[in-house]
Amino acid sequence: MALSRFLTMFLIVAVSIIPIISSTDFIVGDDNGWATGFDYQAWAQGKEFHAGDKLVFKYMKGKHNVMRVNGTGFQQCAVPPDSSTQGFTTGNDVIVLSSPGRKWYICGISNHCENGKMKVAITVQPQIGFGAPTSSPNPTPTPISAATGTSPIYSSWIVIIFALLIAIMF
Ligand SMILES: *[C@@H]1O[C@H](CO)[C@@H](O)[C@H](O)[C@H]1NC(C)=O
Ligand SMILES: [Cu+2]
Repeated sequence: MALSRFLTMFLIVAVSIIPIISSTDFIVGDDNGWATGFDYQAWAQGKEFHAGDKLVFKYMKGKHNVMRVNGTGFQQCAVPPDSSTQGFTTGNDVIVLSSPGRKWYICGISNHCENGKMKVAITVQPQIGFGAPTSSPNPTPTPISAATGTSPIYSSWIVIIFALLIAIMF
């Protein structure tokens, strides 16, 4: 009797903290990675990004890079003048989406952005789990649908497995 009540309580607590600590890693371009000739706008469509999630840009170091730009820089494929502070060049660049809003990233190598379509624009929504609305505060034409891709890695699975292990132990 007491045991099952403990289990119920534990599961309620575990399930309620999952949305707070969960975050999703998005591999930009999925298996294609960060390369020329891929439609990153199509890739971003239908995905929901939340503050705390991460973008991972994978490419061969030196062949590409990742520049965070503003909307103008995105449209014109313009690399910011102080590129050293805005750029990522490791080939496995993990960018934490720390705040909500519109974010733009381009490749700054030669004409990869303009001719190779190496540009991606996303809208980051507030973090889940704090009673934040799931819709974007500024109306942007980003369609909102369930993210069904297989690449996002849900760290909340660790919590679920951990909770189940403890539940089994008791
Ligand atoms: C966009 O970025 C460029 C280059 O960094 C800068 O010159 C420009 O003022 C920015 N535009 C806006 C609207 O912030
Ligand atoms: Cu490139």
